[in-house]
Amino acid sequence: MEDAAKLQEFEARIEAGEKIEPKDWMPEKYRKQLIRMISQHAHSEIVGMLPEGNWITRAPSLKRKLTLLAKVQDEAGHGLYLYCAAETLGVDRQELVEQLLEGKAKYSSIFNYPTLTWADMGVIGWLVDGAAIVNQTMLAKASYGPYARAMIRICKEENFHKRQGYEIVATMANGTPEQKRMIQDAVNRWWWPSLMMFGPHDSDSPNSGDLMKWKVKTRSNDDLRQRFVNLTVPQAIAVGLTIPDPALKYNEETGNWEFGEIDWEEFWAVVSGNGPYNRERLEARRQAHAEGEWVRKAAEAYAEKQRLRENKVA
Ligand code: FAQ
Repeated sequence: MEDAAKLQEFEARIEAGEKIEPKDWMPEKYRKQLIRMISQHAHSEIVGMLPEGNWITRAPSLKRKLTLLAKVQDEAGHGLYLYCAAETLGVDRQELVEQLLEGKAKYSSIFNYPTLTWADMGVIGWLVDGAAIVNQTMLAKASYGPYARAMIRICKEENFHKRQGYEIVATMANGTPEQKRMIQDAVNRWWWPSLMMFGPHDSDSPNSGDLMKWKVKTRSNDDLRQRFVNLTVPQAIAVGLTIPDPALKYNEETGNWEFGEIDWEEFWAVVSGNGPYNRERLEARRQAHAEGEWVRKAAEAYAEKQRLRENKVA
């Protein structure tokens, strides 16, 4: 009875557009949904460093190297904010990291594809960060305060990522025939996986009901995917690139770019661990975690020393 009253009050606050903060009462299902979504998002940022990190040593100039290095470091920062946001819900970060390393946690399907050429750095910034911005601009208005606030800074940085990516794309698209071929090839490989980032169709999305009712998500997977396509197709046209979808056509009445069907079999294969690079990505994370053990031990020893010192002073 008491919970029913609390739930009513909670839902009224959400309806009124108030933010829910860590110490506020919340239904267990809301807490669980947020932990699921924020932790998957944090893992995505961390695993998402790998495809681009692969090209830092092979960037074609010092300027490109510095920019890529800064971008990859930003993604690490995003992962850390998001683990902090998840921790405000009473979950332990170590536990979340273990779930990732054991292959039990999901992260965005997009990062299970290989980066074959330098052109992929441009296309990831343009399409992958572009898709992330469309999704995360919505999440900056999410009902949970710590998640919404983390999104504001993350979106600012993702905007810079997208611009640097599109600048690489435009440069190559206006470059030599070989550069133009490389950039078109990268678009051909990343277009469909980028559309998959928005998740299954609304009718196949089991979590959307709760998330939309409680205003964690305020727009649906299909709605955001359409918004991304509408924003991106004119950008492709502007630099003379082709979107690899024969069904793509502009609908004058709705103002939408209509597009073909995603290969959902491929999507679910990647999500369930059988994408082209799932194994490599997890292996790289496990190795990085093992190699970072001395840093964690040093940080723990330092914290212990500080505790002892403070106790002595007290
Ligand atoms: N990949 O019921 P729904 C970035 C899962 S950050 C893998 O529709 P929901 C920055 C889903 O988890 C990119 N799994 O789920 C960057 C669920 O499984 P579960 C990450 C996916 O939550 C750029 C099941 O399918 N962004 O790119 C995917 O309502 C460059 C059913 O799906 C976020 O995480 C997928 N694509 O909607 C970094 C944003 N789609 O848990 C480095 C926050 C669905 O029930 C370089 N997350 N699944 O077992 C979200 O907005 C939502 O969670 C969605 C999915 C939209 C991803």
